[in-house]
Amino acid sequence: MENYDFKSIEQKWQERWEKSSAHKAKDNPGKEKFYCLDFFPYPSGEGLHVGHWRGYVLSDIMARFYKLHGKNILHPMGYDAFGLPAENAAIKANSHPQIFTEKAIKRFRKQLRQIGAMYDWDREINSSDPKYYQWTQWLFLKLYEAGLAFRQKAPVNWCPTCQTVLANEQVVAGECERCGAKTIKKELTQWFLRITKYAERLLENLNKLDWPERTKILQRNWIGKSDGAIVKFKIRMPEGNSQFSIQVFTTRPDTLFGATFMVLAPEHPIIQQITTPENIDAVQKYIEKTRQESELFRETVEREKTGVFTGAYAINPINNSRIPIWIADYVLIHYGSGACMCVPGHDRRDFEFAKKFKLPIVQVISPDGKSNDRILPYIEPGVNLNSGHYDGLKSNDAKRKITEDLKKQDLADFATKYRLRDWLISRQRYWGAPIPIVYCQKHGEVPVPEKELPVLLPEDVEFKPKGESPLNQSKKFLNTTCPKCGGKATRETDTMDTFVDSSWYFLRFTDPKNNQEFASDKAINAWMPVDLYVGGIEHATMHLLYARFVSLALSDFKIVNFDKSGEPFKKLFNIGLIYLHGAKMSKSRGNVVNPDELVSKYGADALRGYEMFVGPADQDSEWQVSGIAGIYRFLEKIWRFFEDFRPQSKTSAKNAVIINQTIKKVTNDISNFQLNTAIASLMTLFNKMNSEISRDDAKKIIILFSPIFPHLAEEIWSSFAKASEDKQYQRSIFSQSWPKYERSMVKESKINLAIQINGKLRDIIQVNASLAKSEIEKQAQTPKIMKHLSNKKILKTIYVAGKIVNYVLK
Ligand code: ANZ
Repeated sequence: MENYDFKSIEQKWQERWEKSSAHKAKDNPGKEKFYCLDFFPYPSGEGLHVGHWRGYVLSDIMARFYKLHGKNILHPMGYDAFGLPAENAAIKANSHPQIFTEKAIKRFRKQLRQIGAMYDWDREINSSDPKYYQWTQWLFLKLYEAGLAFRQKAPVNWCPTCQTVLANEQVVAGECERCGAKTIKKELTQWFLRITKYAERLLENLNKLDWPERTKILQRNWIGKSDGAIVKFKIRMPEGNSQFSIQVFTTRPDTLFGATFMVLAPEHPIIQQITTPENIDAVQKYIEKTRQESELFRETVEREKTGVFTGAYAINPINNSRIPIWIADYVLIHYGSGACMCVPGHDRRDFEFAKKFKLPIVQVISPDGKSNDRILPYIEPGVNLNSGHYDGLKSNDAKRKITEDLKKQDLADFATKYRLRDWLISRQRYWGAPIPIVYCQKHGEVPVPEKELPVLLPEDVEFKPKGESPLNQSKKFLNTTCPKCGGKATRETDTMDTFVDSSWYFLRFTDPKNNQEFASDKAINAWMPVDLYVGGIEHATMHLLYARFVSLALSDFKIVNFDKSGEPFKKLFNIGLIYLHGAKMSKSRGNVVNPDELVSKYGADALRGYEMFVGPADQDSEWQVSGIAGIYRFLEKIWRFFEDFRPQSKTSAKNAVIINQTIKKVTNDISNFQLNTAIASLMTLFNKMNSEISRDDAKKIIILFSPIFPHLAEEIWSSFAKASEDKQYQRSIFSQSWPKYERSMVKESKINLAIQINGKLRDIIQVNASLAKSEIEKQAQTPKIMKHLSNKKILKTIYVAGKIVNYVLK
């Protein structure tokens, strides 16, 4: 008997797949397509660890599973290769980022091939390749033409160590995400993309996407829509009325009678005009101090409140009371109007501020309309009190009425605000796509004509950061001529945020070699949208929002029209993280497990299996060092089973039942991304069945495990060729069809399921006992239940297996 020689088996099949172009994706309008995409990786110098493998294995299993369902597969791979780490590594090693990047890509490619994934390597892309970034620049020009790319002076987060501007998201707790240095604010003219124009659509469309709820919530919060009102406060200086007024944005106009002071953001332009002479010094000092603070710090709720009085007062339009105007860092200049009416009775931050600076606190809302100052700050809705003729109204009604009444006097209006900001894309760094703009003395800012793209990165620069873009040092790059008049001009020297590169790469994969267009209509229409996108939750906001924005914009420009919504990712799956010894696996924590060693000891199939068996794919899971050995033994068992296999004319009745049950279970599980239980069912199958099996049933079993263990499956499949005349065994197993189970063999047991809302029984339904949790939760949303759920926010869904679904509402 031969041993399970995974090394030669895996090598043999990987070579065969490659030689026969088995994974080449061809447009085939006759077949239903399945575009299966991984978040394309940043090729770091460290290579892949087993945590990275997890998503790649899952997506490959899905691609193979749907191939066996007769779909036409596109499963590409590429590299998000521009960016700071390559540049920093090059500075350290005194080499060039391109050299670093090429080396890293080589290593990645080798590691990625080991997975045995059905990547179509002919479509590989690299975002730092001029053939790619030419189209990133082209995308910029399209956005520019449409007024969606613009330059503006703005305070930016500045990292004094990396000497560059950082996006808000790259500042973590006031520190640079990359190097940990404290960041500061600086005013610079920067390039932005106008993503805020798409805020409402980005929000609306979320409802239609088949994405994890958790990710949708993160995007909703990031976009941060608030309905409320703009209220106008006149200003009263100590010497009398002034011509100035200040607008505030509030989500709670119902609390207007409780507004006892106003706070301005330290950057508010009116401060200079209203601050009284005796307060100027203190105000100036305070403004200076805030300049050192990061936005995230300023938004932190749990910290001692600070602030300073301007000496000026505002008139509350609802009751003409005079309220002091303060300045404090917890009010942000870029939200609302940078000014806030403060209601300490009903807002936590205002409450702390009032306590600290001994400002009056007035209760204007309570649960029953009766005063009770022990509950302050009371932030829930309720019934109005101390609110003139609005007393006794439900606060939600008062909100509308007060706004309407002030609107009649031109003192307020309904307003909606979003937290989302425009996307700052300029970087004063070398290793990125140059922004294709030139500055002419006569014509100002002029876009580089499309036919002159790409604007190539110059090579004659030193990219050690000096506070300005390294591209400034290359005179050859810098000095150019104006495309309009041919006169002297200089080039923009900032490069683009790498998130611009990754905002459209999924389109390039449909037509990666096209040098006439960024991708042809035909190719885009053949493959878009992405049917399954697999990646970590860390991309919930930035990448996934930017990519949606770009796709919607291109759709509006009629450059793409693959579907009405323009949404690029139909289904998203967030793969859970791998932990080791209780901490997220990462090189910096020193707890990485190297997949290369495991592949050489146990094989790629065993590693693929363990990556899935380690826990539910959407949940974080702890890596057990010995876990892979168990999967390896299972593969040996499969190997031996088929080594000894002699087909019977008929499968025994007992075997038939378990085979059909397993087909059903594995089909369901893989469809629902429950790979750990799919593998467990396969293990049970091999434990329970004996060798009394027909060739036909054996065939079904091999196909059943082939998406997870493709090398082993191909090998066993081809071994059937020796014993059978049938030509099918000479072809790849992935040209077969997924097996169907016989209904008569699979009895469904039904269970009664109680559906509760906040612990109260609201409905009972009958469901199949074997259904997956996600499917049960879907079925639990009966019309009766939906009536209770409409317009309510579900905080949590609790599922007690086989018994209860309980919706916890706000
Ligand atoms: C009065 C009030 C009373 C408020 C109350 C809240 C509760 P969201 O919900 O996140 O949109 N605000 C307005 N502009 C601000 C700024 N630039 N920086 C910091 N805070 C600002 O937040 C809107 C609320 O945040 C607004 O409603 C305002 O405070 C404050 F019982 O107005 B509110």
